[in-house]
Amino acid sequence: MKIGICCYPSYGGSGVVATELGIHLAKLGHEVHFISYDKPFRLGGYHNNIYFHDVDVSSYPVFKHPPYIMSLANKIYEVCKYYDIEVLHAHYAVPHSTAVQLASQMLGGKVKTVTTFHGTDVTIMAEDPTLKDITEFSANSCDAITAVSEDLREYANSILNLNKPINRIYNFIDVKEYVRKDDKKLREFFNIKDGEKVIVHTSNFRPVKRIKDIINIFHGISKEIDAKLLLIGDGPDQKMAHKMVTDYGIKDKVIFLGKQNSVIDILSLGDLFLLPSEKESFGLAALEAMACELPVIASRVGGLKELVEDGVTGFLSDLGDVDKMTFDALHLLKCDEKLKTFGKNARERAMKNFNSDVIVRQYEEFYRSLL
Ligand code: GMT
Repeated sequence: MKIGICCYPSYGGSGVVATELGIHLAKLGHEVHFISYDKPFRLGGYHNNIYFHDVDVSSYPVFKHPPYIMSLANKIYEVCKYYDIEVLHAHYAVPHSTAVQLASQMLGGKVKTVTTFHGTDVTIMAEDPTLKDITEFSANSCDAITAVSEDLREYANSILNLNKPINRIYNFIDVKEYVRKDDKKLREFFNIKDGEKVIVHTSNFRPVKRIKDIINIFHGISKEIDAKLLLIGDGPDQKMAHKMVTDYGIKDKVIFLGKQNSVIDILSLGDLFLLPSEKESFGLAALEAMACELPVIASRVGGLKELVEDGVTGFLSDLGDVDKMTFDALHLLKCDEKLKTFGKNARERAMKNFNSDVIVRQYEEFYRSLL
């Protein structure tokens, strides 16, 4: 098949899923065309069967806001026409679903269109009165809609008036690539002592991730055991995190790593992963950690209920229940045997339920059914 993928190229779950999907589809022999304002960061170097098409946006002084969606639709149209694209897949509804629809209309409906809801495009953006109707219209104009968890599927159906069923296709992980490594040099580099436990968190440091809870949980942990916190990512709440860490006097125990292209090496240093988010349609970051044998301490929200098996691959708590999350974390961190068992369970669950070999085939079958 010839597949066009429209996604965000920057750090963030939807862009990662779109890129990994494209890479895996290309390996299965499909011709994949990414269309975005930058090369998706996870794409890296050259891949057979993969093409990238850059969207240029006009910056004429009369515009207060550059007309990105028009330039995007125009580029999608050009790519589809030139390469005879058969399926166009919009990842994250705003604005990709709308751009894909515009291009499809320009092409006279010759291409099949899919929108994948990833999370905040529905749970935050579609609640915004300035975007709700257009999100609904664009999704309804597509040939098919998917969502990355059962919870998101139900939520989208509850707030949007959709004219077709939503297919649930989970986020996935390449379990052959995401394998725990033993890197003594990296442990030395971070000055991790024998017996010291390592807690990891990855996110875009937005309020929805509840960075405050992360620091408070770690503060509680560090009062009882020797531990370090590795924070991967960057975003608006990093400043607040710096302040909290300074005020608590735990600067030497918290390492801010910023944005990282590959997280496997860092996750491999970890004993436990924290994700106390307010909303999380799936929790790809937690799945990456699970594949690297890290149990997950998370809030019982959204798709995290489908990802984390409470008491088996980690622990779930009510949103904001920092005390219970700290208790659960210490419960695991104080018992190496339990920590190891939960870690193994986490990897097993990632392999069994969210393996790229299975989920990518689900997308492939889904495209075929449309054609
Ligand atoms: O808001 C974010 O965390 C980024 C967002 C994205 O689209 O880049 O992530 C969402 O999509 C991921 C991939 O499907 C999901 O695994 C994340 O759970 C989801 N984030 C939220 O729902 C908050």
